[in-house]
Amino acid sequence: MTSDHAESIAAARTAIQSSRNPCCFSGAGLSAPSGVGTFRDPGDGWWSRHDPMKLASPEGFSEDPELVMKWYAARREQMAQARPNAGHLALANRKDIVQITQNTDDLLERAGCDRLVQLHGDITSDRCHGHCGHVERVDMSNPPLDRMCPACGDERMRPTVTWFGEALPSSAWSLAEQTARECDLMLVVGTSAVVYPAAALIEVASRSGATIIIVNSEATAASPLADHELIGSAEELLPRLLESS
Ligand code: BJW
Repeated sequence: MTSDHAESIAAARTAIQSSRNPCCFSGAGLSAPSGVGTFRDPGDGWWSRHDPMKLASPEGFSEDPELVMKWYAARREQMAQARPNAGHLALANRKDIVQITQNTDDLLERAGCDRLVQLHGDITSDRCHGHCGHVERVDMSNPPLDRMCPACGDERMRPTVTWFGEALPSSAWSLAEQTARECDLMLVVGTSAVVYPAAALIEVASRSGATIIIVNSEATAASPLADHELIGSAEELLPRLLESS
């Protein structure tokens, strides 16, 4: 680690310590050190091996529900093996930080976060793809495959997540937008910041005058908005940024 890096961490720590209303906006890079796959990392990101529109859109699901549910089963089994890492735990220990996440896993919750806003839903349950409203918690170690809704029998069951072309859960979105508008500091962790409207929250916070601190293993679309940018692993950097010395 260079002394520049140590100085950047010290400057970001000072900003966090003087913040009165901090929030965190996270993505797949936060859970990557726990063994949960990211989407856009070259080589091992899901989207470098699969077409996102076939796996994460209503059109893809209608075309091949068996393929989509097999992909979710593989991800769920991966998540069932995962444990919260030092990054999740460092965030969870800071009860003053509202956690806005694009992640659908439950690792922040399992780390002990209670102020959690999940923008893209929750992979630990399935819901009816129709309008009957039936929701079921799934066994992540033995995840279900393609099946019809047991309540209405008319439509298939699908993960309770947000696919491309679908609206984000409205209460989560309203709370996230308000949090971004009112925060004085936003920690942006492990996201490529290319998926909208979620990524717009960084712009909202920046426009409202909040300090933006990015923790990511590479520069991202949000880099131009950063007041402090720390390039490295969330698992290593978050404890150094957040824990009292
Ligand atoms: C590390 C690390 C380590 C690795 N430490 N860092 C404006 C312009 C263009 C397009 C649009 C637009 N507005 C809307 C759109 C369309 C679309 C969109 O954004 N498309 C773009 C991608 C082109 N958006 C939508 O369709 C959204 N819906 C919508 O707009 O609805 C409109 C509507 C309104 C009213 C009625 C109806 C419709 C929905 C988006 C849904 C996204 N869904 C997914 C999959 C489902 C969830 C699931 O199964 O889990 O959500 S896609 C995928 O991307 C997933 C993620 O939550 C999301 C974000 O990805 P994330 O977290 O940033 O991961 P990566 O892999 O991209 O990045 C990881 C980063 O971490 C990398 O930088 C690594 O380097 C880094 N990293 N290890 C630190 N250890």
